[in-house]
Amino acid sequence: MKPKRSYKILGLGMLVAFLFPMVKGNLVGQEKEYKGKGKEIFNNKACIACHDFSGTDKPTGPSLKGVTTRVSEDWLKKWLKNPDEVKKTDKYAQELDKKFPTSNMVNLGLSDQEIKDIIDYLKWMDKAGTVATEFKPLSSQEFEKAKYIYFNKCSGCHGAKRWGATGPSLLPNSHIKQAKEYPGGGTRDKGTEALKAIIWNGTPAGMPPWGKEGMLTPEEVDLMARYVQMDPPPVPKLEMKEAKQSWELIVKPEDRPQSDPTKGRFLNYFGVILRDAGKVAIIDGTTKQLLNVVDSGFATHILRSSHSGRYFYTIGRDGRVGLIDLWFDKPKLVAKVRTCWDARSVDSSKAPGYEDKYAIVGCYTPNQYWILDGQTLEPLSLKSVEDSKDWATGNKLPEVRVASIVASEDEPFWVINLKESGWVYLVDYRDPKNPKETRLKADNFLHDGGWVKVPGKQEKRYFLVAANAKNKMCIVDTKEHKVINCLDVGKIPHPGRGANIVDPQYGPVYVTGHIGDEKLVYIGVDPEKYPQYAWKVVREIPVKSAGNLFVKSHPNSNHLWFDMPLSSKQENGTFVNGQVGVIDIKTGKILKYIQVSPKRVVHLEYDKDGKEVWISGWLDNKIYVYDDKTLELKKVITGDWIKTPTGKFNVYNTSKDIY
Ligand code: DHE
Repeated sequence: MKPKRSYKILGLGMLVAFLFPMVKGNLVGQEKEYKGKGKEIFNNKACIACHDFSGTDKPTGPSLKGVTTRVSEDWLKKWLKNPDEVKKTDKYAQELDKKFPTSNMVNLGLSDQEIKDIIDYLKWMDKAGTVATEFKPLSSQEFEKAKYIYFNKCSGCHGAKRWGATGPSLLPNSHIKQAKEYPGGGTRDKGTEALKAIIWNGTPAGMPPWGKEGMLTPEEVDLMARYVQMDPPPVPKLEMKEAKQSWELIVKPEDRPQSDPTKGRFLNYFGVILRDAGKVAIIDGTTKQLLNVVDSGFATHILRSSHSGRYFYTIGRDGRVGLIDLWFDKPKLVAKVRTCWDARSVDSSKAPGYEDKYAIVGCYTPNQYWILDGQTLEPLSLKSVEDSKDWATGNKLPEVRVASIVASEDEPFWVINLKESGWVYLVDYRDPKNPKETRLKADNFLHDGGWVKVPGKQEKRYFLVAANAKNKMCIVDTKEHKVINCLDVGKIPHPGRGANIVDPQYGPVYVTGHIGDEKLVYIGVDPEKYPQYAWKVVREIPVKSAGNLFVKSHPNSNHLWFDMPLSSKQENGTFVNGQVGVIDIKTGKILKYIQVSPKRVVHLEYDKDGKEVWISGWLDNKIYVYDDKTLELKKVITGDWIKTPTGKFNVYNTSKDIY
């Protein structure tokens, strides 16, 4: 069945609708409020994330104003049932795909009744015209509460100043002009009701279903929908004086064990982040016994090991750094300091002569990084990156956050990645109170990444980092101090630290997955032995989920594991949670999808010898241990101390950058 009108006529219709926005269709003979089930389904299935009824198309999808008059009911039914099928033959559907290339309509797994209800709602809306929602500003008390929630749950993706980054800008209308280089914005236009539906249900683009999964209450969802329609508050400074005041040396270095009582056993310990508890569990990877649960601060994000492996550095969304000493019988926190309001990255000095000596913390807010004493966490120096202008245009940016950091093992510098501005700095720490920066241009929205490891070579020379909102992976040559290239990969690459494996055809490759694309990508990384493949995408492996966050392998394994925490797509078009996938490195084929849990699972980590893979049951509070050879479940670690486990870090693998 063909649509009733062509797209051009549709455009004209929209113009008319745009010129007369206040004409409320005809509500004569129609209820003022929609009473059917269609609206709830429309919101719950996140249709509202991509479509509105304003009469103006958004980059995410066409406005649905007038949809029931421009296409037939039969066409709508088929479209909602199975868009991929319609797209095969129908020209109008193909035009839509071209017009909205970054957000094609997906199969929502709707029942016939749900489709009927949605069409009923669309018809009602076409009669009612646009019904504006009223905006209710927050009281100052509500504003403070919402600010706290935003900071903890939203600012990572949308930015502390709400200009957007991995997620769209959330600035109100008054800022739209300024924010024109940033997609999104215009929250006042979207209105409370649409924003509430998006926050509650999440979106296919990767926004989590905050309400539906119980991470925000209905009242909090309402609060946030109103908060993002107000001007963002200013970000206060956090400088040396405040950091020094917050610094606590709990156990002095001379009062700590002077030799390793575990006789090397600690190298197979795991640090497991208990995200919502603000704690880290230290588990003996050999016995699977819990050794201690250490307070680390709100929503701890990652752990990094010192060069020797003795110390874990923790960093959390509250910008607190912790130092855990694993040589105590019960590993304990020996120092802590607060250097940022919000942070994601920390690392230790690893160059010869500097092992375990210093640490670096990258802040999301304020836009700065710190060098700390590696044994005590005493703040030594602070450097702002606010002046880092856009690498391409030279324009000043509203926000420049420090994203991933890695430590060179060959020379005394850290590689730090500036998210918004797209610069990579090599920070030389020989004089830690006055670090020197070598600045390299890469691409905007630098996020996570890892070292390239070529078997048989000690050297860690190349570092790959995702320019995630640019859909690229950038290759940094830390020896020659240059960015070789930024390669197109898939939509929103998310390597975590990535995985280094040897492909039978292409030699050593580095692997990344994607948040927005259903594929893993292999990049050739050995310019000496395989120059024809170096710094090229050599293999793409289709996987059944966009929404992969982490990949992991180990030099002793033939497997590459990947998670799918943002749910995986089944053959019938519906989505499930709790699965991971395993690839046979020798064939480049998927060996198996494993249903680990009925609920969301995240992040994978090998034990020291590469024989086990640990997976976090984020929402069922369990840690699943799989045998890497048989792919069978070996053990489930449980206990009332496990709360929202996320990242897991094996001491040996983390200190040696094995992934
Ligand atoms: Fe992460 C790594 C930022 C959401 C778990 N995360 C990183 C890194 C950055 C980052 C910059 C790299 C650090 C490094 O190597 O120095 N993460 C962000 C965000 O900005 C984002 C998108 C939103 C936010 O508000 O934080 C985000 N991250 C998440 C999650 O939702 C995860 C799954 C759970 C959580 O803690 O909230 C999560 N991120 C992790 C983990 C790593 C990580 C486990 C380390 C992976 C590794 O193997 O090293």
